[in-house]
Amino acid sequence: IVGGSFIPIESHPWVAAIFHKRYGFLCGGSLISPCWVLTAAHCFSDGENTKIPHLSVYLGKSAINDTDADKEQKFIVEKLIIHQNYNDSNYNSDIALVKIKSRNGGCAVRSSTVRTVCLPPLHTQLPAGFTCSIAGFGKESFELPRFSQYLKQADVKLLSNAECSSELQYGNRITENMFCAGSPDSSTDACKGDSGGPLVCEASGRMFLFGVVSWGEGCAWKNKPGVYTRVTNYNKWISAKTQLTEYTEG
Ligand code: 4AZ
Repeated sequence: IVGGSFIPIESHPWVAAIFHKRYGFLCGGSLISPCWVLTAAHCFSDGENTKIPHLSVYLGKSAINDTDADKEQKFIVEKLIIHQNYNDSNYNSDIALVKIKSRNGGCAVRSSTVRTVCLPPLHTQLPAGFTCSIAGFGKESFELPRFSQYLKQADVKLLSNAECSSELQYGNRITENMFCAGSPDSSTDACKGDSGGPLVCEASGRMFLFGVVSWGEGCAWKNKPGVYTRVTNYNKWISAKTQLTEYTEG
């Protein structure tokens, strides 16, 4: 996250940290129900990362390299579902579901550091200019070599797809399954390592997961806002996959 501030996990307790046993921190995610984390498909597009036994998921974590056993919960991956329409060349449908399982076979347990986030109702639209919040362990600037050691949060404003599809911004690279968000002075943005993590917006006193950090040119660059997967286009996919898979394969 570029700009914004360091936060304890308690202020975004749905944030998940996905690790690869060999490569370390991989991506963010959001806990949408006790057994399911929503993240970005492109986190797993490198063939190696798709090897489920090499992945672990942490909830309740405020620092990448510190362990606070009282606050965090660790999981293995029971199932990884990459959206069937995910397109690795333009990042359309950049969305994936991770089914988590603890060593004793359970799922996430609600606490001050671990909580699910609400999914917005089908096709809910917020107006351009609406302020939302992004969170993650991604880089604090494009130039830095490392991820942030500690969890950060930043405010960003939603852009209309018309604005984000202007030639100055991303032209025809923005599909209807994406939306853009940034700050008018380009002081805040997601960056490498924030992928898969949440963009949440407050509506009627609750936080809803509207976006999954997906891509962007650089980080906090002028006229290059962050691009997010439009979660409200995937309500049916999410409910089908998270319910169906309890009983059948695929
Ligand atoms: C990345 O590489 C990445 N500025 C994520 C978000 C953005 C850029 C890059 C948005 O994971």
